[in-house]
Amino acid sequence: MPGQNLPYFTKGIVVNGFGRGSKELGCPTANFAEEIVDKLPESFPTGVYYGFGQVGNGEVHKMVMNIGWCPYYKNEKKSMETHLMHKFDSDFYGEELRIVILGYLRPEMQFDNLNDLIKTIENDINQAKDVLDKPELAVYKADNFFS
Ligand code: ADP
Ligand code: RBF
Ligand code: MG
Repeated sequence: MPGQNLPYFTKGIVVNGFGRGSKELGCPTANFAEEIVDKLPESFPTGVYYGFGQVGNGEVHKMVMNIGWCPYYKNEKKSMETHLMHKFDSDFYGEELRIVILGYLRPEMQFDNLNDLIKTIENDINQAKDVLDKPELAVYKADNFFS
């Protein structure tokens, strides 16, 4: 059950991802270092999630993330990639990213073309923006975990 591990708090260093230019797709994703991925409980289902995230001791932003192998790209390594809903002035590789995962949106899917993947991610972002406005989730944004 996707809900059983949530809320899930974790933090780690942002590393280089697969270099596929998700940025050019309009959706940069900050990839966590391998040891953060290895720390996920065995029972943590792969898929698309929403929550809040913070780079260094900056502001806490809404986020969506993908956990898994990206069937569209058939990655050999499991990854945790976070897209923060904020326009940053510069990249933040090497910085610490803290996240709290609050909810599950859907399983990872296969697509026939890149455009369908992009459209689906846009839809995930819009859905996440809405749910994360729920007053009962504000407590997580204000959690002591964030510095
Ligand atoms: P990579 O394949 O190296 O992960 P991406 O194209 O996914 O490259 O870009 C990710 C990088 O973009 C992040 O590591 C971060 O430094 C930067 N970045 C800029 N804005 C954002 C954002 N809103 N959310 C996530 N990462 C961002
Ligand atoms: N990759 C997939 O193969 N299938 C998916 O369903 C999928 N959903 C995603 C949803 C979100 C919100 C994000 C941020 C990424 C998703 N990805 C998915 C990962 C995407 O393929 C990845 O960000 C790019 O390959 C860049 O590494
Ligand atoms: Mg990335």
